[in-house]
Amino acid sequence: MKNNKPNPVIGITYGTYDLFHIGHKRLLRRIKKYCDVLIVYASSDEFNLIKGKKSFDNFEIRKRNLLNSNYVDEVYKEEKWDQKKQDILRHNINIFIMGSDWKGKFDDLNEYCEVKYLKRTPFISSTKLKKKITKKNEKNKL
Ligand code: C2G
Repeated sequence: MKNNKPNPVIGITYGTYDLFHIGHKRLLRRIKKYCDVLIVYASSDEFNLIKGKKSFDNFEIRKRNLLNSNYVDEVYKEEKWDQKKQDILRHNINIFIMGSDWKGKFDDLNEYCEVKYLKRTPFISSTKLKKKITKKNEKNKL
């Protein structure tokens, strides 16, 4: 951990973070205002398939993008939906923050730490970016 404060506030968030974009960066920047250390659990490639998402970037690329974002201190693999409680206890998490599209979905975790949802950035998503890239590639093939 980069932080050397005696009792750092430790934050956690989860996501695929595919095709790392401004919506992800804005969220991480705002999350980091609530904590000294930010831990991200990025969905493994296998878990993404369970989530019904085939990510464009593999886990290692998505991990590297997160660590290079300047807001993230540690990245681990999210392998299943119900690992959050054990992650929060293992890392002594103080605050769990997600984008507002998840509002209310993780309120049960407030038994273990503070739970907060921050407004999602409109108009951009990995899915939209994927569709644009696929369309462009098909056009270039013609
Ligand atoms: N996000 C955002 N603005 C966007 C897109 C995403 O604020 N335009 C936020 C989401 O709300 C989420 C985080 O960025 O908190 C990661 O989003 P995704 O990579 O789409 O991850 P998701 O599919 O929401 O997976 O167990 C939880 C899941 O792993 C969350």
